[in-house]
Amino acid sequence: MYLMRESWRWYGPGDPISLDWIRQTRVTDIVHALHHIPNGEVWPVEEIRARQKMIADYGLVWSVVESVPVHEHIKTQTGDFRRYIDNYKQTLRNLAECGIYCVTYNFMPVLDWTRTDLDYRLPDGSTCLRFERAALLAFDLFILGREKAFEEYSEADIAKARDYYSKMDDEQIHKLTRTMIAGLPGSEESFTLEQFRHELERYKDIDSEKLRANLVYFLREICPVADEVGVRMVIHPDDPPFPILGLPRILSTAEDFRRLIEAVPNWSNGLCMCTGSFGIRPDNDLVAMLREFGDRTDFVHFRSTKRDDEGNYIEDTHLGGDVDMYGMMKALLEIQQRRKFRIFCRPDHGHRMCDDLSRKSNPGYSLYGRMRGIAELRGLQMGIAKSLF
Ligand code: CS2
Ligand code: MN
Repeated sequence: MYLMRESWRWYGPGDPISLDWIRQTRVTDIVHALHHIPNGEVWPVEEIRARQKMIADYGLVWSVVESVPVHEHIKTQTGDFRRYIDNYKQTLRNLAECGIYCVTYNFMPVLDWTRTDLDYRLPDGSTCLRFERAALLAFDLFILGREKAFEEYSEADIAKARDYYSKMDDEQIHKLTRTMIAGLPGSEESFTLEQFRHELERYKDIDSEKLRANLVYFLREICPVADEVGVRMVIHPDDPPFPILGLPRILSTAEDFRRLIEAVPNWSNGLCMCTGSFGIRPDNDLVAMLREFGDRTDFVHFRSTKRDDEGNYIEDTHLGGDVDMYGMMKALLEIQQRRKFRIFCRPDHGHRMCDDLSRKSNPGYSLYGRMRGIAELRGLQMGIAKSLF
């Protein structure tokens, strides 16, 4: 019987959730990145080794990189993008030399994941991340003031957003702006409103087909190197998996990933199955995706979202919400039994609860919320595995 390997994302020495605590969750593996290296530069072997040692001192193993960030110039194919691609290849070689073979990345323009509320209070007093459509529209139309947005939304939507905006005070406007663009963990960027407008401007001629072509170009460059050194590149889906702020999207559905592997069939072209991101769309059948792409899925983010009929959603408990976590776990375990490569999984975000509420941590990356998640998932995994295999 083969189980997936349980991992935990650690942000480095500044992370308020220390390695000392992480080992008490009884995960075996660490998901990590060298956040101090500027985006686009090579990760030197010595620096990777130093981090590996720091992690090994706690009996843990750094197995997955999340992420080696893809420079904006690569996504837009401007400026120094060729040099950044060469650097990326060298980073992959260096990681493989250190024995790290799973690398997560995303190809989301400008922003990594986007929410409108990082501390939404649930009835039990804990808090979660939330996406509220009217807030996003209010930001887009009236705070950012993106002209084209007025053509993209319906009259009814614009009226709703205007109403939402008219009820906001300065503090709420400031808070929403920060939440939207001030940089979330995982994203390497942080902007002022002016800088952000400038960043969006760089995508004005890039539609999803062009962005997809740039991704395919990038993969055709790096995958031969990744194949050679045995590194699997696992792409993280768009979060949320639909266009926002007029920006193009390329990895929101099964069809998107299908097209990607048709264009770049290399072994190293893999998928990070983030159940919380794909699961936001009711038309995504996550279990079917695993059956189709299981052999390329080396890394799983477990998270569940609960949507309503208005385009809003909250991040629910790991076994609650709209995602069929039992079905996912069962499908993953079936895949794991027949595969040579170990699948790594981690609780993606967690609620803020108990002592989390008085501790500062990266949004989504609380201690108890994630610990509750991994404990529930561990039980589910063990229960299914023991009854089936
Ligand atoms: C993560 C992403 O916190 C999260 O939701 O799943 O930030 C993820 O690290 C990146 O998109 C991967 O490149
Ligand atoms: Mn994720």
